[in-house]
Amino acid sequence: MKFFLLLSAIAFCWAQYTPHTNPGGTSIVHLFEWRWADIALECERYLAPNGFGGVQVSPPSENAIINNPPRPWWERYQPISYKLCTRSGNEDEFKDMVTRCNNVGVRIYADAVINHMCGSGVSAGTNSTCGSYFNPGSKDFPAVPYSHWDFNDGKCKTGSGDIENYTDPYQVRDCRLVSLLDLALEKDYVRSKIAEYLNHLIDIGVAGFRIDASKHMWPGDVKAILDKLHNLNTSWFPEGSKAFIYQEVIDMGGEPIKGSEYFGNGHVTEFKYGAKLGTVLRKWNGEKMSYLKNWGEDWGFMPSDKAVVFVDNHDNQRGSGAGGASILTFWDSRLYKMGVGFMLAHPYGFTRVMSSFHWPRYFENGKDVNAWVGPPNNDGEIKEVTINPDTTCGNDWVCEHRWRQIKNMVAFRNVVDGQPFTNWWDNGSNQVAFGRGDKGFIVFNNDDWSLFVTLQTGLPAGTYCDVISGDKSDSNCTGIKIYVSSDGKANFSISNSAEDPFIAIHADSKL
Ligand code: AAO
Repeated sequence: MKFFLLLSAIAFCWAQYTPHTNPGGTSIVHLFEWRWADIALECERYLAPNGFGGVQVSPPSENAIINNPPRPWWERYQPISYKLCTRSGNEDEFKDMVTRCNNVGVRIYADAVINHMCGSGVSAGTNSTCGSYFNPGSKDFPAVPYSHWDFNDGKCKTGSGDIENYTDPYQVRDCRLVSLLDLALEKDYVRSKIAEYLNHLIDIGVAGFRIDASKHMWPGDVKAILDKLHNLNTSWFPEGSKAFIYQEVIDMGGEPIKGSEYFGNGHVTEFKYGAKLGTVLRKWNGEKMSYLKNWGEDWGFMPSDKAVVFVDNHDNQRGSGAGGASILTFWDSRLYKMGVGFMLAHPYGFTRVMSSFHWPRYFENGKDVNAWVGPPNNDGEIKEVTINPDTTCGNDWVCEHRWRQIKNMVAFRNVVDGQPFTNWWDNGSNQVAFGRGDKGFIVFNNDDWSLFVTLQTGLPAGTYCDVISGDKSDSNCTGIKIYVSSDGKANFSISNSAEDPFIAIHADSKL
């Protein structure tokens, strides 16, 4: 019996459901469009020391260069080949990043674009990030190589060849997503080429993959590819470890395709999470924070152990994908920090923090006409992420993950990892609080009046530093101090006009 338990524990640890982050690294950050050289530095100088578990990197595969509009961020979702050669860097730089991040205990997850190649309307030629020739008209990608045999068009039944109706699962899987040439994933040849690409990344040392556009692939085809994958590189991972898989499926509940169809392959993105949290914090549709008492599966979300959660992602922060006006982003920084703080304090899901770049957001008829704008660049070359004396980023990189409130909540999540959700309190409106066992406690005031309350924190007696208004450094606290008495209770006061109307304390912020 003991042996069986041990075996099943090992099997669980080695399966594709484990992110392989080090203990004390429970969140990952999406360093959207960063150069590999900057990510390597960030792992060493910031992510490892601050308890980040890993990084989701932008697609590393060669892509079409789009000039109209000029170098949009989304060109990276139009692969030309599986050469590791993009605006973020070449193969050597990718390897250097993976090695250096792994060496300091920070994992790399690659965004894998395997559903399709470039758009059907892109001109043939060598205008690609590694100069590989391609011809979308004849469906020729000799650098893989793929030819017209390797695409789905014969199977698609729509007039345009594109997905026209999301209520038809056949269209969604067999037709082109926004005209992107759809690979025939039932073919063993195509599966093998994709597996070869992913195995190349695994051998270099990545810990897993975000599988882009998973909704547009049959779950069985994804599985057939995953079955061909190598185990992770034993320089950093235990023998027999499998890549962590999280599949991008937008399931808001209104379409026949369900995220749950993909659970057999790994985790799935939970897009309802950010949309709902935004609605609650904005107090739209009569929502209030007190309703968050049963946040999680009771809200119609997938099981926590399958969910990858985030407040915003690179699509919906600019109104695409499952974008909706409720999504909180760095543009609404005060509410955004509360949203990310809530996510990181709450036990539900595997958490991903977004790290963005600025763009000249400009709305015309409710639509952001600059949503296409690519990363900070000089004539197309991505700019370095510079670091200001106050630790924030320069060159138009937003670096939400370096905001004190967010950085400190990443640490909070590490400290409370495995602790139960406890000591919920609310005022029936938008003042709420909860704890994580005897390790952490957080209080929010999103009402239009101040909060003064004595609450049971569940924490041992002592003086704690609020990690939202400041930092603990040695035995000092640059923020508010909270005094927990021997019965576990503490007084909290949060003005509704506070810069950040929430307070968080945890075992490691005890003075
Ligand atoms: C670009 C151009 C296109 C051009 C194409 C080819 O913009 O005009 O035709 O090149 O030349 C990114 C960009 C695309 C870009 C593409 C390739 O976002 O604009 O196209 O690169 O360069 C669907 C997919 C989902 C996808 C999302 C954007 O299901 O997989 O669209 N996300 C990923 C990436 C994304 C990337 C791709 C996939 C492609 O994260 O960055 O595209 O590799 C409904 C469906 C969703 C669907 C959305 C949007 O959502 O449910 O599945 O997402 O529609 O079409 C409410 C509903 C929600 C609904 C939503 C929007 O929220 O609750 O269900 O409204 O209507």
